[in-house]
Amino acid sequence: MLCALLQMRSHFSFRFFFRSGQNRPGSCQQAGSCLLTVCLLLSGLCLFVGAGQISAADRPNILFVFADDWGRYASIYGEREPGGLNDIVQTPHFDQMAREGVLFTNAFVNAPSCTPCRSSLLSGQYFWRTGMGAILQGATWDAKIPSYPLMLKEAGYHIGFTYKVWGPGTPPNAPYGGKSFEYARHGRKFNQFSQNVTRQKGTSPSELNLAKEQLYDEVRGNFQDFLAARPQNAPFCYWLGPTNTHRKWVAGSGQALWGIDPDSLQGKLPPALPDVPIVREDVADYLGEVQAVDAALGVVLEELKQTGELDKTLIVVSGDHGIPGFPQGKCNLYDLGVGVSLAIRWGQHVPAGRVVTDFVCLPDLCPTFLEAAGLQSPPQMTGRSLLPLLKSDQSGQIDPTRDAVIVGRERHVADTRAGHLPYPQRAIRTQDYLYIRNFAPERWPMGEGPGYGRPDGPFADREELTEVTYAAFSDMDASPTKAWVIEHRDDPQYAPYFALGFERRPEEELYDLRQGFDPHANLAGDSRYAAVKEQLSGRLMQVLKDTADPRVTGDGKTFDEPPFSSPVARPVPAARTPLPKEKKPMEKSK
Ligand SMILES: [Ca+2]
Repeated sequence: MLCALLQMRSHFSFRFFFRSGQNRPGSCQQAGSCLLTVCLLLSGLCLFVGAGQISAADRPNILFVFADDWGRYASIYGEREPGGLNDIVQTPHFDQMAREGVLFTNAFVNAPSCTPCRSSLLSGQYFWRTGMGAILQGATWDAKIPSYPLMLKEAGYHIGFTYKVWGPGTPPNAPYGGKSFEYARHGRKFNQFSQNVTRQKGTSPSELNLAKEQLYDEVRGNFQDFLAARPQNAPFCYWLGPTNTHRKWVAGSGQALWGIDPDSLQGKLPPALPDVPIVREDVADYLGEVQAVDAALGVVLEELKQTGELDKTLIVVSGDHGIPGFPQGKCNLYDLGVGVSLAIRWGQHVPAGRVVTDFVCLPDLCPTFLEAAGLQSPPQMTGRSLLPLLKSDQSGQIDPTRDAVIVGRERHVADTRAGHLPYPQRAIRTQDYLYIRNFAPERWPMGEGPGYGRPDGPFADREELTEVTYAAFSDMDASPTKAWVIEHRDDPQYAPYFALGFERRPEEELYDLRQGFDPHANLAGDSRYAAVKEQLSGRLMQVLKDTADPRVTGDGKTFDEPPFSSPVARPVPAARTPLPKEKKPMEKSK
């Protein structure tokens, strides 16, 4: 049956559908809708081609460390581009891993929102091709969509995960097989790192270290359980998905737990963030959580060393989008929202010490994992394997067709706009330019608030804006920074930051990145850039059409209608646990 289907596939004219390399930004492939239907019929078939290429014994283990809301923050990036937050953050394990493998400087998520990002990564397809996986609140997983963990499982891999894989959505973590593949016997306290360490840390440095070590032990214990359950000689596929970099975290914890002085960030903040003490402290706390993720990475790397598996393991480390609760971060198509860290190491298979500038979109990881395991990607996967880049001995730009990525966004929080509508955007990012198309500029990009799409009236007070995402503009997570920017919206000095975060945006945005990103310099209406804009817009729309994006096919309204715009009950907030500090942490809202 499988052979017959394979033969049948070879008789179709799939050549342009597969790996054409033409006009292919980052991870795009051409796809006609009729061929798409045929391909979907073939989906679910695990096309194992390994027999002639990779023997079972040579198949690598796969370790994927994927931190929630971790943008491009690692000290090794600061060595290349000093002057920003990466001057301050310390990530020795990520840095070492990158030096022993490849560091990617132009890695981007496909969507800056947990669920759609993860839908795209696990399926190897653009998020708009994953059905109800394309949105956050209200997401459901379609079991007919192939995902790499389940394909690897079918091929004999021992699969498992700890913490977050795919969600929020139903069924939880479905593309990874759900609960039965979870290893969390030692707990899930790492996900509230600053809260748990603050509670336990006592007053001395040794007590602080002990409190941290308890959480590292949890990471180690869960991973050891996974390894212990491994059948003899089976390669493994493990996903470590810490969520501590997702809000909420303890105010002041960057300084208290990691010694990150908020004032050291002065002059280093991204241009869309006001450089004031409360924002610097908020960012310092986030960087502390990044350092905790790096420590967890150190734990699993050490475990691989101890078990002799380090060089037999393809190790990938990244994050699901940018910094949360800040203007232009998470839920935005600017680099602050879609740019992420990415380092890959695989023993002798990947020549070490390289920095690669090719544009990579995270759905590319799925076909990378499959190819490394000797499996062929199903044809509907739009991602492109990174193995040619990884196995190369070159640095810089290796593949000239990888000169752009396509990113986008539909619905995040369900009821932040009238009609439960999304904020539809797509963008193309090249080395020199960022072009954004806002399909519904009459809507509010972070959702509505009093006087901004909703009846005029007072905003909630500072505490509520800091704690409760739903208080206003709920596509931006509640945070001290969000509350401060809203409070200062009428202050002439700081009003531009409010505008960058929350005001309506024009249908088109174009930024010239050659002299650095200036968030106030939208050049879409500048006649000197008309040709550039036309070229980028044409290229973007062509990819969307070729990959059957519902936003540009049919009447273009699919994502504005049910079930994509159906109401969703708000998640129940976790109970607050008192802390031995004046400043309380904030619960996770989603
Ligand atoms: Ca996330």
